[in-house]
Amino acid sequence: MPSGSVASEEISTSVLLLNGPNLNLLGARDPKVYGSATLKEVESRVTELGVELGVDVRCAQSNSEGEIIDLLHEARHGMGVIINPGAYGHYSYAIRDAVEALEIPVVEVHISNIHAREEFRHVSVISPVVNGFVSGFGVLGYELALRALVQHSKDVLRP
Ligand code: CA2
Repeated sequence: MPSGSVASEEISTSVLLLNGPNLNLLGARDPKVYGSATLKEVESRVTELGVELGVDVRCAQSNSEGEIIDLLHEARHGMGVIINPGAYGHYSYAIRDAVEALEIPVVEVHISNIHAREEFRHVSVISPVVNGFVSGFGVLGYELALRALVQHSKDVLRP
């Protein structure tokens, strides 16, 4: 195979949609900040969009830092990752290192605009090591992230 080309069987279409701590509570309270959709509804929408775009979306949520890191490691052969790291995004260097170690595109999503909230939320230690960042568009941000990830992957493979 010529250098720089990729055999079609090597191209994965698997995208991990990974939600961090407390996001299992979506729809249960704080609708003014996080909207009224449940996590299950969000996952269904993104999975359906994946079918439309020709990618296989795998969904996971964890409240545990170590489990999030394991899920990131397991995603390394996939097409990409969409991660809402929740509050871990503000301080977890361990999750940042796991994201940085991935050689596939990663998009960070926050439902709320973290820069318009309390000062401790203004920093994301994950942002410097992701390909793109969506924040403040509510749960629509997950769909925007999937569209961006798929288009970005096509652009990278067929410049
Ligand atoms: O805006 C986001 O997506 C956040 O990542 C959400 C995190 C927060 O700590 C980040 O600063 C920004 C919190 C998720 C909590 O989710 C809940 C949802 C509904 C009800 C209660 C909590």
